[in-house]
Amino acid sequence: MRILLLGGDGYLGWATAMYLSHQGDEVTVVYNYFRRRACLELDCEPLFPVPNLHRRAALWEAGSGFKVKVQIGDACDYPFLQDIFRRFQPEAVVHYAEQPAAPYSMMGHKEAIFTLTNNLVSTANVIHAVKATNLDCHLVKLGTMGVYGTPNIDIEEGYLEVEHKGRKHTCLYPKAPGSLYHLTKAQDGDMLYFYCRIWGIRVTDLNQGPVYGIDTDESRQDDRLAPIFNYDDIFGTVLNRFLVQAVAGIPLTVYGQGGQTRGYLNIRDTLACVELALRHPANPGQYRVFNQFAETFSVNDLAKKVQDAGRDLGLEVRIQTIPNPRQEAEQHYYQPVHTGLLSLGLEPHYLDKPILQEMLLKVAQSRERIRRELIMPRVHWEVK
Ligand code: USQ
Repeated sequence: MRILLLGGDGYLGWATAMYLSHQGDEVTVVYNYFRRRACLELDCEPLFPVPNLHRRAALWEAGSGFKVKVQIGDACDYPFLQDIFRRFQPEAVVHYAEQPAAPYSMMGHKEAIFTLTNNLVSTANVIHAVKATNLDCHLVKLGTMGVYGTPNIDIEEGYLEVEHKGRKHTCLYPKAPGSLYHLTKAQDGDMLYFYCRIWGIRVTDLNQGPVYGIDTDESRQDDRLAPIFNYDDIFGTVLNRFLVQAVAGIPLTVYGQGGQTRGYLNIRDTLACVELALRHPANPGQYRVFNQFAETFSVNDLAKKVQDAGRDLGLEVRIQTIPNPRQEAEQHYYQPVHTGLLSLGLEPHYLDKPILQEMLLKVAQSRERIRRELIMPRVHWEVK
């Protein structure tokens, strides 16, 4: 399949590009270096050094024989994007080119406007490029479980059947995102649903939970192919952060009561889910939503698991409750349905002790690169 992957250098983007090219797909990646620039500006480089995207593609090709074509540019630049669509004629496009960090989106006006503009304009551009070149091109967009918030009822996959005053209707599941970043994912979903109805485009929205993991089968060939792995307070996600904290002897930073429950998945499962979505495309006019995660944990559950896995490796892992910099429910009901991808054949990895210990050992190899000052949260949601 000819696949255009937007956001091809990020934590998931590069891993997905290698994985799909390994499956025999023809992959072109597009990247604007946002994440790397933001890390430079905020002085929060990833744990492992990562060569630039052209170098990564060359290393991958030299080691594996599989090619990933690289185009440097911005999905918000419509003439650039349209030109790539015209030249490459993708049968599917994977849209990862959104600003992915909740704390970044809540830093201030500049970051808020960037997140809004980047995430919504890139999505609008992709939709228009699909219409202009090939309406049949399947658009797979990375969404987030965070669009639903934490409602006191079960979370369905995208839609909710409602009975109201004796009549029934199926509508998009109500959204209550907890950061501006998450809000943009709710808004882009609405936009995609709109164009599915109006122009008949075919879309899969993958509402993903927080991802953990350090490497994939493909990146294991060469450490320089590893995903960009952030552990700082802005771009690091909770379990990846806890692994680094455990190795550095920093007490695990549980925000608030730690009852915040989310659906987690291994980075390998992200790749499998995206592939399943691509191989089983949505129908023309269909806005299809999958909830993409393997299992749910509270922050306290994760901290205890890391503590337990670390103990056997001789790490004394302490857990610390710190004031929550975010505004979110710290004790809540959480029961999301996630049967769609399982029914397509997903066989998830589960977070067990061997997986945690393998990740801890890998982090420990770069122990001297850990910067303790990147751990404590700097971005607060509330108005002070
Ligand atoms: N948390 C802590 N301690 C930490 C870091 C986070 O207790 O040191 C808590 C947060 O308050 C939150 C939970 O852990 O309740 C998850 O936080 P996170 O930073 O791992 O994830 P989040 O900001 O929600 O965003 C991440 C990705 C985002 C993706 C989302 C899926 O950055 O791109 O969409 O996970 S979800 O969380 O389901 O919305």
